[in-house]
Amino acid sequence: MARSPVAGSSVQHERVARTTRAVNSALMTLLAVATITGVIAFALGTAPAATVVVAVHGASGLGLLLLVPAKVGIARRGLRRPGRLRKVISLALAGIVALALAAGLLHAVAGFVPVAGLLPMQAHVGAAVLAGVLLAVHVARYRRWPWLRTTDVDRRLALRGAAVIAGAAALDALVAGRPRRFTGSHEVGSGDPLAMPVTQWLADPVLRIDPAGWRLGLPGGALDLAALAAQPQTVVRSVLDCTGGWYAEQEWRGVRVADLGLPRSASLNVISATGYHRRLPASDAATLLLATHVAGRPLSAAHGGPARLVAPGRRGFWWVKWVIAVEATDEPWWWQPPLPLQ
Ligand SMILES: Nc1nc2c(c(=O)[nH]1)N[C@H]1C(S)=C(S)[C@@H](COP(=O)(O)O)O[C@H]1N2
Ligand SMILES: [Mo]
Repeated sequence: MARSPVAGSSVQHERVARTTRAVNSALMTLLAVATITGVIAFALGTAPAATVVVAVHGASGLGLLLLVPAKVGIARRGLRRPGRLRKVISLALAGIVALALAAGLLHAVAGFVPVAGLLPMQAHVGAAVLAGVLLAVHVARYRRWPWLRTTDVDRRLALRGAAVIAGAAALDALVAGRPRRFTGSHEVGSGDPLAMPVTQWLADPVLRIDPAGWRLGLPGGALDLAALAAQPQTVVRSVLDCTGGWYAEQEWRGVRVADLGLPRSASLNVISATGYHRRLPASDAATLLLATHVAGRPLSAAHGGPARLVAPGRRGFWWVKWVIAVEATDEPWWWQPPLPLQ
């Protein structure tokens, strides 16, 4: 029996609805995976796990690219429906996701290339945060987000999903670009502190502290620079790996935090003259260095002189510059925002 035109168009309609659910759910999943792995990659400073996280992060971003043709069809239909604000939000979301992807790709392929004072990684993270906000607004118009239903899944869809995952992984391997550290960072200025970038987390200025007036506040009293220099000196080679996407290995010299005579405590709060601070486990004291020198010369103001923290194995944001005090505290080290807020 021939199908009536009405039944035919409803079959067609259901097929479109199913594809829409599948593509939107895939996009949503990829965005969630990209966000989670992006945050983890920022927090990790330790080897093998980071490699996987960075690879999955890259592949999830590139998977978004592979789904662009499918999403364009869906978006065309969506844009034909009324609602001006909705259109503006949809297009802004598309633009900002494109910017995040482009900046992420630029970071991976071209490396450490500041554009108008902005690092690709800063543009990438800024765009990603904004995209998250716009996506929430974009989704808020649904009473229930139309997730893929179990009944939608057939062999064809499963094969397509597998193809997207395989394609994204292959693209990620292609895009690997210049050799990078397991965190995804590019090498800049190793062994040459003058060539090493100067970075602050968010808004800190570079402080110029007069070494003669500098004091280090400790639970047992204050040390001046001469008193610090009189302590046993330790030299460590360690990699400063900034979440901005660069790293440098240097030879740092200073006093081990374990040699500062601190009382037993759960955590150490390392405080900068700017107010910036990070709390670290007291059990790290043996590997933490309060550095006054790099590559055999006193630290420059830009790199945190007279004294900065060297935190081997941790991302750059732990390496507090312009340290003026170390507090021994009872709070657990994780009793702080996971990433600095200043
Ligand atoms: N006081 C202070 N210390 C800081 C920061 C900051 O913003 N304020 N930024 C951190 C970050 S994010 C990094 S990557 C390193 C950069 O060190 P550098 O400028 O010597 O390369 O300093 C860390 N120490
Ligand atoms: Mo950083």
